[in-house]
Amino acid sequence: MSYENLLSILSAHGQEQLIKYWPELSENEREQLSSEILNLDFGEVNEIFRRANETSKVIFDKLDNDLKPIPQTHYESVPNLNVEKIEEYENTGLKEISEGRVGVLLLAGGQATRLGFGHPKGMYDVGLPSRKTLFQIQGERIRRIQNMATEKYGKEGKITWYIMTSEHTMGPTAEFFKSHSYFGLNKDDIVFFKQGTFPCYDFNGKVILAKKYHINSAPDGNGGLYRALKAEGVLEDIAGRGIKHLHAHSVDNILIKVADPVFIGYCSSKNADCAAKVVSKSSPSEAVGVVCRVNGHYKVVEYSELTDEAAESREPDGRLTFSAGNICNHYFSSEFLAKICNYESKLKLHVAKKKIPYVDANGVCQKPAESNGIKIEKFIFDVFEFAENFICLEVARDVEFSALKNADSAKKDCPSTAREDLLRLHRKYIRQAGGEITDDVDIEISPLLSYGGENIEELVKNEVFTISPFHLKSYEEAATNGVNGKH
Ligand code: UD2
Repeated sequence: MSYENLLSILSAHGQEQLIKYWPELSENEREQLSSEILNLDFGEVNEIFRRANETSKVIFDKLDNDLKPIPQTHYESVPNLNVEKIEEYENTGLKEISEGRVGVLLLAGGQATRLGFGHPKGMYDVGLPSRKTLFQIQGERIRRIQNMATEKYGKEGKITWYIMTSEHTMGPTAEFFKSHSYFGLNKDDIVFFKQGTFPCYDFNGKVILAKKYHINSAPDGNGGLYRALKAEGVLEDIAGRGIKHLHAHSVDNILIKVADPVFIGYCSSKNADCAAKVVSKSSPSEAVGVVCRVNGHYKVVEYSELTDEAAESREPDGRLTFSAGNICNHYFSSEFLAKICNYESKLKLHVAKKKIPYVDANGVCQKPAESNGIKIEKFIFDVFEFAENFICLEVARDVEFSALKNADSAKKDCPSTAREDLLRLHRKYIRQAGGEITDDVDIEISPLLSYGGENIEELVKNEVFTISPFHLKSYEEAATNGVNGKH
């Protein structure tokens, strides 16, 4: 396309800065830039900026009066349920798995900037005795739960693993899975798809160039899921496989119970269309969003939007009124997903001020020291308000949630806390199964052996564990990679 034609498209929308360096570009560079420009609808690009700014103004008005906690009728807490109830939910979930009606939606399109890891976060190894990565741990949990479903119901349990990647994470993620033989899973039951992007803008809505011939863009947030499910044909795949329940979660929770049958069973028994797992907030000031109701609609309200009064408000029994901490762990019925994907364009747009690399007046790429623009994101939980039967399941933090967000220097939500949280939980499982272990012994139980502490009694009862670090392997791993404890 000629310079004149591009200029006419861009100047109609005030974005002509994008071809500022045209005279200096090579033929190939011109081709790249013009194809990037033609791929964008600049009317929409400007509209996105306008809408995002409008929403951010509304969001920063603190909410209070219309805020209500989740009603008890829509809330259950695993730590407060009796064993029979948990088993009932678990059996329902395992049954659904054995019928092939369960899928997992893994959100793995983030850029892991806070962690400072140059690869997709799922490839991170937090230094467990086995040196397994987050992807491997999750893949092996899927294998184990499939086996449990098969053992229980005699039908081959099958879970389809949908992995949302982005422009940056697609190639390396798919390559990593391939080079690790899909962690022993059936390749056909793993579906990679790519989320979309939004351009990055300066504060005046001008799209920023990352290079003289390349537009700066970023993934459209984990709420980009809905657009991607439709655009990438995943909804059809879900329907074609007869999947009814989807468990969606972030890639960075090392304790994630992937395809958790208790959660699936709970949601299925209650006929929920959408649900969230939550953990009880540790203190009023903990920086997590809370799941609650605003004007009768279910929402996640970010901690920055809560007034101190609401954050500190307590029930007569002393519990925080707004205690349902969001952990990016959700359930969707396939029907709800199919419906919501049709009006995903109405989802709220969230704005984050960022330091965005740009091309300076001399044509040199610069990394700014201060925020110079915005990135726009959609959030996965912004569909809660469209649910007709939304429910919540509270789970124990020490059993189900430890997120890897930062580098170790942050001392919080970092590789060492993730590793310690997993090892602490596995010590607890050993003790529950009758083994003896002191707190200074690091033991890791392979997900292929045990999903949530089951199936280890035969190996650990009356045993005293003193070797540290120790990897308690599945029979299959021990047969192929050497005896338990050795790597
Ligand atoms: C998420 C939740 C927050 C809280 C917290 C707990 C959202 C929007 N916020 O915050 O409420 O529950 O987790 O740990 O859910 N991702 C993509 N594509 C993107 C951006 C993110 O796939 O464009 C994935 C990312 O790879 C990760 C997950 O979404 O697996 C969560 O993203 P995050 O780490 O950016 O979200 P965070 O920690 O700010």
